[in-house]
Formats: sequence, structure tokens, C-alpha cells
Amino acid sequence: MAVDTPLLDPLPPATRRQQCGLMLSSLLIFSVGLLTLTGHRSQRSLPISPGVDHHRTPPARGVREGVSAKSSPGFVGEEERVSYNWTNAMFNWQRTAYHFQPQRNWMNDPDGPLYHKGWYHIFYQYNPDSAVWGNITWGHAVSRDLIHWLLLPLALVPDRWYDVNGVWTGSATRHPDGNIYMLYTGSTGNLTQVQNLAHPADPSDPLLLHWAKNPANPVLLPPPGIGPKDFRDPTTAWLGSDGLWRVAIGSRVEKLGLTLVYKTKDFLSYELLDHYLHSVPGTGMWECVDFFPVAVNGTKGLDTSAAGEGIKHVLKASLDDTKLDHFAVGTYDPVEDLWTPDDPKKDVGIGLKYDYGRYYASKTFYDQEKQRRILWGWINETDTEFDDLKKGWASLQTIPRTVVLDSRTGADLLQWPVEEIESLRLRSYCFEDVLVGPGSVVPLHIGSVTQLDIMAEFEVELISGKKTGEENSCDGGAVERSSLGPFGILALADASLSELTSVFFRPVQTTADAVTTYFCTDQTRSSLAPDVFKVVYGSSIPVVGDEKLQMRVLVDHSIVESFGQGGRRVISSRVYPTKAIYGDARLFLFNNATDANVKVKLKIWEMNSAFIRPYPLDQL
Ligand code: DQQ
Repeated sequence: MAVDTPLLDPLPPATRRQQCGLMLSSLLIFSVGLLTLTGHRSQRSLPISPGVDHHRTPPARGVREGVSAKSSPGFVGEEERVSYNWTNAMFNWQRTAYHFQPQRNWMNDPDGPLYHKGWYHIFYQYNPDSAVWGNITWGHAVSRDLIHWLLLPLALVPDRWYDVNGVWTGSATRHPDGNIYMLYTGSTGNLTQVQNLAHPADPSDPLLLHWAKNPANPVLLPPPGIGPKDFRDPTTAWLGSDGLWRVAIGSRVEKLGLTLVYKTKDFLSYELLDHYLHSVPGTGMWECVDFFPVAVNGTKGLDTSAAGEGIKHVLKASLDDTKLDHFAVGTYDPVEDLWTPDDPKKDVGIGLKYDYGRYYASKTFYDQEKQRRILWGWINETDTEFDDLKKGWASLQTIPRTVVLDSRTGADLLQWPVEEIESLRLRSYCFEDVLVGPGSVVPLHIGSVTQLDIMAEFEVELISGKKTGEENSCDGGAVERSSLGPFGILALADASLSELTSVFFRPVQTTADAVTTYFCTDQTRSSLAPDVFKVVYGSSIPVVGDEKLQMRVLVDHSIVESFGQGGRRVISSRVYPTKAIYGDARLFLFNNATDANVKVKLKIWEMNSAFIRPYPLDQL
């Protein structure tokens, strides 16, 4: 494969790699890049062309069993697709290097995260037998730093009548007396969803290797009026001033998405409240509800039971209908056990999302060691299950993110990769004041670009009169030009720009005095393969006061995780390039504005791989 075409190779070698601290004052700009960028729009659609290697999409098993379909959204319902001629080298490249994933097979939701005696624990929905959803158990891993992981034996397996069809999602509650209560959903032989309780067999074991199911299981059955397949995913419990714990469980009544609340003293017997914590018409089944306090001011996380002055509460639901995690910030009344959104127009399911990309079934926990709230989220594949079976694995977890209320807007959350990820940073490169003119692509000559942590800051300079009435969304992708954007980075691009994943801002002059900015990821050209899902993701993003436009992008092989304005908006994408892999992957800046220059400041680190391997149990 050609490494550098004349188009991209005019920089003298001395300017290619600048160690941090040196200024890169000028870079050549290639306006032909614009033509290259605009010439591939047709790749956004994925026609099924006649070919020899057709395959059948496996039937969605999750729906039958009462949970979301687990196939890629673009492929559900399609009977046949063309299969790309993937090589083992391509499949091997897709495996991530510093995101958590088991060694093989299928993983979905994070479960019961907690910190215990010096170890972070993550449990996860896991199929030990295959790379597709089914036969769900709880995988288990521990870490000292949330980055390097040691895989432990399965924590919970479907071996009782009340979970024989799957040990589904659940949450941990740490009692002030030191006990851990693990509540999880079991799917019974007739697919009824019930709630069960498990305990560490030996709470003094830092690894929490063995788990015991409570003899009183199931501790909760679907209440009257709730469908047997609409009752799942208990939250971490929070303690009320009456000394009783509250547990929330997601459900629906027809299209009314809702959260039930139970009170309990001992996690064995429960009283169902006669009202919902909250409900939103038209939102359908709420899976994986999460409910937690955030400080109005300050950067510390709060214990799940914190309530009162200076505290807001976040309610999150993973919507079965949208396959996205929707949240709202609001006020919790701990006496009435009611939660009210601050802005009813941005209620759960109709307002903000944690992540505008491929992201679902998230869960937070309070890290009492570092007084922070940490958010885990599941990132599924967007290729076909057929290819996942060939690869032998599917899906990963995000880098754990701290989550706090955005004190500048008062209405958003800020999600940010835990600081421990910085321990993976290797060689760094600084680029100062890179000028990218309208319609230009600028190569960033650094070392390997498949494992990166990129911080970029953009200043926009309008070079002609203001224009209003232009495209006002992410929908047009990186190729839809307007006077002020889009501009950003092209990650995982090949030298000829036939494959690229763009992460960009699009400021739009909505009125003579106001600019609305969008933060977007365009995957439509991320791969030449026809059998992967390629869309444009994104959202408007508040830019407050004199803030510059800032993005952080974590590139880790087939995942590109992007944070705009300090994590006010987040987009996670899965991408499967065929050419822009290994040493043939490149990184570029681009500016597709018609009437603006952008000046870019970048700091980029190559990232080490994390150790994720089995715990050496024989050495215990
Ligand atoms: N995954 C679990 C369910 C949950 C769904 C089953 C969300 O408990 O509702 O694997 O992805």
C-alpha cells in the first residue's frame, strides 16, 4: 500500500515530528483536500449490490426475550447483506488496546461497579460461549486504577429457576455497615423478569471472588399492571432520612416510560410506592435507570444517598426504543420520593443524551476512595453479527468517565475520562497556531495514530460578511459547507483520504447576533466496506462566554471517543477502516468553511496499551 502520495508528502522531514514544546509555525495546506472531502457523499448510503458473498443477518434474539435487539441498528430487519472480504489482519486491528473488553465473546451492559478494599470492580453482561448476545452471565474484572484490568472467573451464572434464562443487569449498594447488596434482574424459564439479591460470599476478600444468591430469591416479582417483560435493571439504592432504602426499577405502561420505586429495610422485603419516581409519555420501556445526586457547585462526586441544599439529581434511562441513554437534571423531593426535571422541555427521553454516538446501558457509581462519581457505558459494534462471530468478540466499555454538573450552564453534565488514563500517555506532539484556510486539509505528521489522546482548540476568524439561514445541524456531515464550518480533525484516514472519520464543530450564524454550534462525528467515509453502519452523529453544543472551541478525542483502533467543550457533549463511534489501519493510518486537520480561517492548537499523545489479562489465581 502506498504510504505517502505526492498530495500529502510535501513537508520537509524536519517539520514532521515536533516534540511537545517546539512550535510548529507553518504547515502546508492542501485546498484540493476539499474536493476530496466533497466527492464522496454517495458513500453515506449503503446499497446492497449484487455480489457473491451474501449472508443472512441472524435473527434478533433479544427482542423475543424481552430486551433490546443486539444487532447493529442499521441492519435490523434486513434479510441479506453483502459481506466485505475482511482479512484476519483487518479484524485483528479492530481490537482495542486500552478500552476494557474481555478476551473473547460477547459483552454488553456494565453491572454493579464498585470500589472495595483497594480494587475497582466491574461486572458485565457476558456470553461465555459466543460473540453474540445470549446465555447471559456476569463477567468480573478488577483494577487498581480503572485502566489495567485483571479478569476473574464469572461472578454470577444462570443456574436457578429465577435467572435460568439470564443473569441480567443490576447494581451494587454499599451499606454503611460495610455489607454489599447486589440486586440484579433474573429472566425466568418463562421469560418473566424478577429481581434477585446476591452477596459476596466473603466480604473480607478484596477480589470478591465468590458470590452467593440469597435463598429468599426472587425478592421482587413484576407488580400488578406491569408486564412480565417490562421490569428490570434495579438501581443502586439510596438511603432516605426515614432510615429506609429506595431502589428504582425501569418499566413502562404501554408507551409511558417510567421508574418504579420500592422502599426496603433489609433488601429482602419491599414496599412499592403508589406513584412513580418519574414518567414520560411516549418514551417506551426504560432500561438501566440510573439516579444520582450531583453538586450544584464543585467538582467532587456525591454518595448516592446525598440529598438537600446545593444538590441536584440526575435521572437517566436507556430507552429501548432509541437505543440511547437519555438524561435530565432535576430536583428530588426525598419526602415524597418524586423527581421533577428542571426544564420539562428537556425531560428524560426528549432532551439530552449522555453520548450522541454508539452508547447504551450506562451506570454510575460513587468512588469513595477519590470522592468522584464514575460513569461506565457499553459501546456495541456497528458491523454485522456475522463478522463479530468471525472475529470472536463483540463490544467494549468506554473509558470510565467522571461526571459532574456543568456549573457554567447549570443544565448539562461534564463527562471526562478518569485522570488515570493519562498514565498511558507516551510521546507527545504540540502544534501551535496551525492556520487552516477555507477548504483545506492539513496533515499532522506524528508517529502511530491508531492509539491517541488528542486535545485540540480552535479559533474561528470570519473573513467575509456574516451569512444566516445556513444548514443548522450535524446532518450534512463533514462535507456540507457553510460560512463558519465544519472544521475539525480527520482521524483514521488513509493517505488518499478514501477513508476517514471526521470529528468536527459546525458553528452556524443563526441570527445576526447569535451563533449556534454543533459538535459532530461523521462516519460515512470511515470504511470502504459496505457492511458496516455509517452515519453522522452529533448535537448542538453550548459554548459559554469566551470559551474557545475545544475537543478531546481518544482514538483506540475501532473506537473514536470524542468530548466537546470539556465533556459537555460526547460522541462515541465504532469504525472499521480497511485501508487506514496499522502504519497506513494518518491524522489530518480540515476546514470546510467557506468564509472562515481556523487557527488550531493541538497537543497529541501516542497512547500505550493497557494490560487486560486473567488474574493469576494460581498465585493467590
Ligand atoms: N441488557 C440486559 C437487560 C437490560 C439490557 C440484558 C440493556 O437487563 O435491560 O442483557 O442493554
